[in-house]
Amino acid sequence: MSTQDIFSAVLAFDEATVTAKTQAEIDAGTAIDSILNDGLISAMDEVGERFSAGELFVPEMLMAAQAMKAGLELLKPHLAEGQGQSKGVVVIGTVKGDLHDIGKNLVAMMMEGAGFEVVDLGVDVDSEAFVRTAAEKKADVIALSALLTTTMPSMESTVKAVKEAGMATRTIIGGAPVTQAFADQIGADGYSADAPGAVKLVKELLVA
Ligand code: B1M
Repeated sequence: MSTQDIFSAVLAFDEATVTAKTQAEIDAGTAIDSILNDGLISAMDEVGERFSAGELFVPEMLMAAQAMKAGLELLKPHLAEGQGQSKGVVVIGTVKGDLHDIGKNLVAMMMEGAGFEVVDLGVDVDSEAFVRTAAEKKADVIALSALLTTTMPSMESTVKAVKEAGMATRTIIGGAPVTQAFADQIGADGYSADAPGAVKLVKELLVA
C-alpha cells in the first residue's frame, strides 16, 4: 500500500479505488501532505501531460478530476487547523471563462480549515459577481483562481473592478499559469503557487 496506488487509481479514473486507497492511507497514518501531493496532485499533473501529448482527451480529464475530487473530500477534515471564531471573510472563485475548480476547492478547504469564513462562488465567475458578493459579505479578501492562459485577463478585469469600486478588499490570485510577475503587473495584492501558501498569504495580508 502506498500513495502510488492512489496515483494509479486516479489515472485509471477509478473513483471507488481512489476512495478506498485514500481512506486506507489516512487510517495508516500517512502524512496528509504526502497523500495530497504524491497521490492526488501528481496524478493530475500526469493527466495534464498526457493531454498535452494527445494521449488523453477532455472526457478522460473530467473522469480523472471526478476521481481526484473523491479523494480530496476525504482529506477535507484533515486539512483543518482548528475551529473557533472566524479569522476573516474570503470570497473565492474561478474567474470568468474558466471551469477548472479542483485547485480552487483545495484553496477554499484550506482557508476554511484555517478558520476563515469562505464564500465560494464556484466557476466562471464574472467581475461583477466578485465585487457584489465581497461588498455584501464585507469580505477581507477576494481570491481568484485561473488554470487557463486565456482566462488570466479575467483576473486583471476583476482586480481593476475591485479598485474602481473603491473597496478596501484585498485581491489574491493563483493557478497553474499564474505568476508573481503577473500579480504585480495587474496590481493584485498577492500571489501564491499553492493552497497552503494562499492561506499563509491571507494571514499575512490581514495583519499588515
Ligand atoms: Co483542463 N487544461 N481544459 N480540464 N486541465 C489544463 C489546465 C491544461 C494545462 C492541460 C494541458 O494542456 N496540459 C490546459 C491549459 C493550457 C493553458 O491554458 N496553459 C487545459 C485545457 C487546454 C483545457 C480545455 C481548453 C480543453 C479543451 O476543451 N480543449 C478545457 C477548458 C474548459 C474551461 O475551463 N473553459 C479544459 C477542461 C478541463 C476539464 C473540465 C475536463 C477538467 C477540469 C475539471 C474540474 O476542475 N472540475 C480539466 C483538468 C482536470 C485539467 C488538468 C489535467 C488538471 C487540473 C487540476 O485539477 N489539477 C490540467 C493540467 C494540469 O494542471 N496539470 C488542465 C490539480 C489541482 C490541485 O491543481 O488547479 O493547478 P491546480 O491548483 C493548484 C495550484 O495551481 C494552486 O493551488 C493548487 C495546489 O495547491 N492554485 C491556487 C489554484 N488556484 C489557486 C488560487 C490561489 C492560490 C493558489 O489563490 C487565490
